Amino acid sequence: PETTSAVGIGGMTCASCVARVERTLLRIPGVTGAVVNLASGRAELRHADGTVAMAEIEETVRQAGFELQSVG
Ligand code: 9UX
Repeated sequence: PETTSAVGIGGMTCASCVARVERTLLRIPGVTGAVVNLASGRAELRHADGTVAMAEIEETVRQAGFELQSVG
């Protein structure tokens, strides 16, 4: 089954950042959905249970030029 995880993304300042972060997250193997909100800095990730390591998400977000702020 799939699960949704919420993470905080820091450093987004315009709408194009949102698109960049969404595309970045969707390239992570196992991630099937990504919805990012600019105002809240919140990203909802859809992924198969147990297939996505938060460390990989953090590294990928960082490489794209943003910061992972929290995981919940
Ligand atoms: Mo907007 Mo974001 O001009 O990385 S794309 S600041």
